[in-house]
Amino acid sequence: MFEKILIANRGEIALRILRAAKELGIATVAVYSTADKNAMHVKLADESVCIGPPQARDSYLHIPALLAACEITGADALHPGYGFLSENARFAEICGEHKITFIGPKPEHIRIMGDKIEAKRTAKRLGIPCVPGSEGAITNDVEALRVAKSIGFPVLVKAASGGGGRGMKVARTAEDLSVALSTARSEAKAAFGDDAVYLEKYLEKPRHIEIQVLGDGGGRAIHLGERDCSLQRRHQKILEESPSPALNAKERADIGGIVAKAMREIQYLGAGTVEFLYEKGEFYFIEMNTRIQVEHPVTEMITGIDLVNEQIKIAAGSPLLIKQKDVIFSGHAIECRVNAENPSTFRPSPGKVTYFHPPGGLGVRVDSAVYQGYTIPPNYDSLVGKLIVHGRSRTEAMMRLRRSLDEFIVDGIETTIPLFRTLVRNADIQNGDYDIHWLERFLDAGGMGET
Ligand code: MV4
Repeated sequence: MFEKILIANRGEIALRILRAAKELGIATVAVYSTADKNAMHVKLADESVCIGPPQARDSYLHIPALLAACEITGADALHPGYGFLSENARFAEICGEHKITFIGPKPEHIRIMGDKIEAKRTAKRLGIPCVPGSEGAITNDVEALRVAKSIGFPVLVKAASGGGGRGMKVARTAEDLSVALSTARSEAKAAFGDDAVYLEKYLEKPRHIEIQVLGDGGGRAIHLGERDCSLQRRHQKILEESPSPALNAKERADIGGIVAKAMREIQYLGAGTVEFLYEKGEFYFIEMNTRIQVEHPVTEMITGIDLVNEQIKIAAGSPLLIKQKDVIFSGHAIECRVNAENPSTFRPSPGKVTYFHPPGGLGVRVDSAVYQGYTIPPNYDSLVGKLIVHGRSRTEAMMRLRRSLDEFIVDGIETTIPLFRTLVRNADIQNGDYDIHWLERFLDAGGMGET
């Protein structure tokens, strides 16, 4: 087992990793930029190293600084968390070259899944259902039109190096297609330095359902159920829940079994999430994330499995001891991502938190690095914390969420708590009756008024 883990991240996920490491008796090293010198993960870590100025490229993304921090502290492993370098295959390789264990998947799997065309090709080969579309990259407009006609309009042009919704253009007619192709290509070139695009049948009103997997790199892999992440705004997840109100036990077991088998075949190592669109009873693979995700706590709350603990043990070479039959789904969990933003305009609202009162009680968890008197810096994402509730049923979880949100006080900055107080009282949300566009329709229709 590792002696010392360097946590190459910040905020609530840095705290989350630190907690798992401490429970395993492993020493922890926090890294921080000058903007994070008062951050909670710095206070709670056994050691801490300032790695640079606030800009991420000069600190949390600065590979030489991270390696130097490992060197001077003697860390033998590094956990990247999510975002930053968590899906940078080259960084994972560099860690290996410096005899530092990267707590994450094999670089080859990070690389494959980072190329959305390669990811889809691999998923198809492994028997995972995919969205109908082009076999690979689209090289010219003639080919694009042929593919579009064979799958039927509307189609979606996607960037191979995209993901998270970046570089996507819908084409509803042949006339739209050439414009969509050239726009997607130029945006992809500008954003990712790669203008390769591919085509898919555009699904109009799907849900976003993702399957959590764990693999030990030696051919054992299990699934830990699904998370429904359909409530999103501009590709930012707002609320996630598990299980999905749209799935029944057979669908869960079927798609989970397909994904777990696929992960066994490629000898996947670590935690991963296979993303699907779900529409009219059908699953369509869109991409795979080779990292721990922000919303992992809802899976932990219904399975009782600590995913970061499992990541660390697997990275240290332990075989996966959890058998699929041992994974029991109990109850229902819902997570709200509370951001330091105006709840109507979503304008960022960093600043000093003058009063912080998180909710508590049975089945209530708050994953946050914020404390009273802490100043949220403007340099990074605006996450104040994640409120996660668990109940024996979805109804109980919703009632617990409503009660917890009414208790949750954060003064000194604006937060999106009022948005969640409204959502938890909305009939569609209470019924679980929403798709990936529901939140934007609700907000565009003035659902939050003009606060
Ligand atoms: C799609 C789609 C509809 N049809 N693919 C958005 C980000 C990336 N995960 C893929 N995304 C989508 N791919 C096809 N063929 C709609 C989206 C999409 C979306 C997906 C999940 C959650 C929220 C979304 C918001 C807008 C579009």
